[in-house]
Amino acid sequence: MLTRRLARHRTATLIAGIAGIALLAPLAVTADATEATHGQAQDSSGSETVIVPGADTPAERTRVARTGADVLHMDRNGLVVHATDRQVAGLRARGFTPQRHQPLSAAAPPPVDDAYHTYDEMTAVLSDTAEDHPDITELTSVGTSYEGRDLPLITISDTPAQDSAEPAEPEVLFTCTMHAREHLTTEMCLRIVTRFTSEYGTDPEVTELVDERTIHVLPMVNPDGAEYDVSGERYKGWRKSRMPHYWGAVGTDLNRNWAYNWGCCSGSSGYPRSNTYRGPEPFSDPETRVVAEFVESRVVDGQQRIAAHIDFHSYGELVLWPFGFTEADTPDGMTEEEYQRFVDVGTAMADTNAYEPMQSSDFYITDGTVNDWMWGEHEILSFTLEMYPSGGGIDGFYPPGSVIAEETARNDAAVDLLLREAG
Ligand code: 0X9
Ligand code: ZN
Repeated sequence: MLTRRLARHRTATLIAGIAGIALLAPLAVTADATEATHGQAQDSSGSETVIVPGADTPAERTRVARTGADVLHMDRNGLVVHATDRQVAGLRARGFTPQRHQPLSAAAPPPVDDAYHTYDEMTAVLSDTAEDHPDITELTSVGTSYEGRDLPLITISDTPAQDSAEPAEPEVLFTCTMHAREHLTTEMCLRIVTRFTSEYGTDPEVTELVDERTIHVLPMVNPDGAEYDVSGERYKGWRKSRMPHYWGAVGTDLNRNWAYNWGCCSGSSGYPRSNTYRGPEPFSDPETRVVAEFVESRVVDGQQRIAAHIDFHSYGELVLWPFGFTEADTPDGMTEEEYQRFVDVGTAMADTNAYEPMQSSDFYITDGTVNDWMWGEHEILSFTLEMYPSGGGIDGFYPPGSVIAEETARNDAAVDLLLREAG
């Protein structure tokens, strides 16, 4: 199974290479003791984009990642990473030959683009929507961030006051912007909100789904990080939360902080300066904790009402499913049948948006991720969608506002498909 998928993936990468485009995601890094002595840049400053030829297998990519370098994606010349001088030296010490990369655009992140919604603009959209569609929406907050911002949740249903529907409706959760710099995903969640409210009663598909499902949307899981990222003239390339740690380090990787096999498998870092720092303990950060508490609150009469979930990220154009903590397809906690359902639904979604489907560990290992927790603890059919673009340097996180409409609409069919699958 694994071999077949990898073979398929290599073929796709090869084709992409020939076409001169990149396919793989900006999947983040694992880290080993190198970081303890050398530390790691907390944002894009002090790092340069380098290309590492020859990292063709998951094992080799894991060795690259363990220098603490930020793995951005794979292109035809090799693995594109963001590395400090120390990490470049670490790569050489491991026998790699890192080369300076000449990106198409400037290496520095671009100026902040006001086509994207800020935190306040996002909350205003939700308030307006709730006001305009009181019969099919409920606007709440699942809790507050480290810096005290609400994490607003909008629920869309013909019976939005939860638990009033008889029989219970299958519920589906969409989460966005767990990683600060992935602003296109906030736009994705807002599109879901706008589409399922403004087209209710006119679009038959939308109407049926709102009537028969309960749709929960959390557009900004990491508001502190997202606001920090847009607080200057240029973006900061920020990924993590804003919780302070020792050594003056700031930020936890919220997608390594979930309490399922947390920190088990070198798929996250124990060093607070790392971009994939898992935090001092599972759910150390309020953002992951309050989202988890919301999910736990949907266990009604011993049954988890949420059947399916998408966590939107960028970038890479990928559909990813659990587990991330192991290369095995069916370890404890996943039967053959369940795995096949992930493959089937993931592949069906990818057929609608032309993303590449795979198990998340097919690139390399990640532990403490939201998908592993959602499935491992709650048996929620949980996917990561890595949005546009498929390749690029640091600027891959910051596509121009002109692509928002097209690249969010591109996922309409995948969203509808998952809503139907939740039945
Ligand atoms: O590394 C991540 O957290 C995600 N990629 S990103 O470039 N947006 O940071 C991928 C998470 C994939 N999901 C699992 N590994 N379970
Ligand atoms: Zn991400």
